[in-house]
Amino acid sequence: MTPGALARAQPDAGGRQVVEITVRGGYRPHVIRARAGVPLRIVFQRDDDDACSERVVFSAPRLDRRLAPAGMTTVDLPAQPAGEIRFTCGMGRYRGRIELVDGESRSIVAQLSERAALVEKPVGRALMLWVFSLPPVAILAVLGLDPPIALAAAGLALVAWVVGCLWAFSRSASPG
Ligand SMILES: [Cu+2]
Repeated sequence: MTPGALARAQPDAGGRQVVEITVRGGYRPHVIRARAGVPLRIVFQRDDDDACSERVVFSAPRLDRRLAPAGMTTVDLPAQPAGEIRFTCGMGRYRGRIELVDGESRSIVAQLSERAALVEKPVGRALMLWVFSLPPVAILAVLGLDPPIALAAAGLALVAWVVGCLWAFSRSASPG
């Protein structure tokens, strides 16, 4: 495959995924990888006046769109199941395809890093609370110099940490 033949649709702020395709003697990129179940916006940038650049036809959902003579034409596809969508010019000479893959088939590393991004903030807060609760616990334990008191202090610290965790998580769950 030539460089630039494959592109991955990128998420946008509106909960869609977006990809740009240049139309000049063919589609570039002509293979688009996108997520299933997420609306896809395709922005065609028509760059020649070949008759093949006038129309684009999609296999499923069945769509037939005329491309603006010069400049951009936006085609919005609603969320689709995993699979393949083919698109061609009016007579099938220009060809492209969209590969729709499930979120589950993403790499494990990508999934883990997404999950890590979700918990990073509350865990960071909980860790801060725990660190700040350590000095008073240490002082208590040293002052006590008594196994039962030290144990009680440790227990108290554990409870404080759990409460801190719950507090941090509930704060991060609420908007703002
Ligand atoms: Cu054609």
